[in-house]
Amino acid sequence: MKIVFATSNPHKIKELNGIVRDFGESDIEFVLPPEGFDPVENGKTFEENSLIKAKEANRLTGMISLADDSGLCVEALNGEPGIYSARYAETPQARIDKLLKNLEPFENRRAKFVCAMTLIGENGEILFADRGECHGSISFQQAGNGGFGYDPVFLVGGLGGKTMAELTDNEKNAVSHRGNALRKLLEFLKNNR
Ligand code: ITT
Repeated sequence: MKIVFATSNPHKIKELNGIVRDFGESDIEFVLPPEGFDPVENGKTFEENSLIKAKEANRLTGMISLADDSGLCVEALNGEPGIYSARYAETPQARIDKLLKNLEPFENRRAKFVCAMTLIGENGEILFADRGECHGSISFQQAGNGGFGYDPVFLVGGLGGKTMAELTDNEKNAVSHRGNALRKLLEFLKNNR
């Protein structure tokens, strides 16, 4: 089954393919949206933005479309950067620096990654919508070179003080918000063929 993955983020595509492979699913092929794919992410929630992206990819291709809207929610910052995670500052490093600075006054460093996934059918109907989460906390210093985004400062709960960026690709996929959301979708597809 060919599915358009409504993203411009190559890291997400790489992770998705790894998660599908680990799940033992060989029948799904993700393809990129065509040139001109530039959805206006003006939703108020991860779910709304995920739907906007999937609908835009479907509008352009007429194909089954999947979207992931994701981000980091920090408890002491009232859930920020949340849906604005990609726009929190200019560059990935500037976003991490801003996050660590804003968290300085707080003792509570609890945080979670969220991923809302939406699958749209050929005729634009919602086939599946659910979210995955990954709970942990924000470190004081960054560590590791894997993953992307906020991974170097996200300590994964229960994994002995490793940041997400210190995990192997497989280890990240096994616990990540994206892995948890996509495995729910893959189960759904398995049961609804
Ligand atoms: P698309 O909208 O094109 O899919 P994007 O990167 O802009 O790409 P989002 O709007 O969903 O995607 O924003 C997600 C941001 O949240 C991303 O740029 C990172 O800053 C952060 N993020 C999401 N998942 C992450 C992960 O697994 N590890 C680290 N940071 C992550």
